[in-house]
Amino acid sequence: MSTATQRSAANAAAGPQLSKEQLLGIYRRMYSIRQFEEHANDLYLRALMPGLTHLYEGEEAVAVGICEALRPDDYITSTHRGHGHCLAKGAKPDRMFAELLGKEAGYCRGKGGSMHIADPATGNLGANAIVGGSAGIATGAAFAAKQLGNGRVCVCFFGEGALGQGVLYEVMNMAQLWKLPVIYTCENNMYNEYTHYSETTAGDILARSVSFGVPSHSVDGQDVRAVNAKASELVERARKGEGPSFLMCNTYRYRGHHVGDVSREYYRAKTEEQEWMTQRDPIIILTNWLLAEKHADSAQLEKIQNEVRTEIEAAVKFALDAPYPAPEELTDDIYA
Ligand SMILES: Cc1ncc(C[n+]2csc(CCOP(=O)(O)OP(=O)(O)O)c2C)c(N)n1
Repeated sequence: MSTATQRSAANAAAGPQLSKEQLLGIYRRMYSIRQFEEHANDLYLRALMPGLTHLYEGEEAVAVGICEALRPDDYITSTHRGHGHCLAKGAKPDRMFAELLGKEAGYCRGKGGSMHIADPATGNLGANAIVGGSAGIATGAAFAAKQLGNGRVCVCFFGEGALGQGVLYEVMNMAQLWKLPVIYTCENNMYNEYTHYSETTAGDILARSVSFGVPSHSVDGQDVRAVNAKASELVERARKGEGPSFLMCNTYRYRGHHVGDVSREYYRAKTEEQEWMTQRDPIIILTNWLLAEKHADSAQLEKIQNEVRTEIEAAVKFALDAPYPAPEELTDDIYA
């Protein structure tokens, strides 16, 4: 095994000491993402949401563990499955739901929808419907940060489906040559579009980035503390000018590829889904640890859950009640 390749799961205990406040904040954000996605699915099922959306349930520990390691002014780039990244970096659920429903109060004035939410105020350079499409944007942002000397880093989120896109390797080559502060974060939920990744991905995934000399790691993406520990280490080295890294987070999406993908047993067994939901759920794993280590008791966690549910329900109502953009704005902000 190459010295640049470290396959062992990050030892969460070796990571930064998270304060009780941080741990409860992490719990709150993971639970918010879960609630947000359940309501997004409900809006789709009630035919209140135009188009469709790709839900992030099951993968919450990845976005939250990584964004907890970032400064507010650090950048992220996201994917077609981007709600979790957006919320974890600090976006507001009411403006996100408004965007999903095509309303003017949305992050893109209702013209982007789920797959194009960007929020520059929180460093979110945007979701991207093109698989692998954000790799160039993330690397460009890291290049700018290096040139400006502002100490920012950029996390480039992508699914393992993007490993087949050539752009990823072009930019990884440049990032390593120029020692850019970018962390290529592969969310390996094992499925591309209706397809197990073993049918699309040859060889050893980590060996690909290692061949550029980029330090490459694999982590249990269901354990938010492990994700945060490894991400903190990689963010720190990027900030110090030591260059890019590659982090593969092993995870699972609970729902179909998108909200309409309900009959999926032809490519994924229900028993497998049940196993992840019951044995490997990131919120249950964190809850059990918080309780066992006495960082929180059930009443505290229940209070957080109630507060989150109230916030998300209010956000849905805000979006449903919000006006659509005026018809004369149809071609405003269109650049193509
Ligand atoms: C360049 C490109 N090719 C194909 C598609 C159609 N497409 C949308 S999502 C997807 C699969 C993505 O899988 P993965 O990257 O593993 O992300 P996941 O959906 O599992 O989160 C495909 C093929 C696309 N959007 N862009």
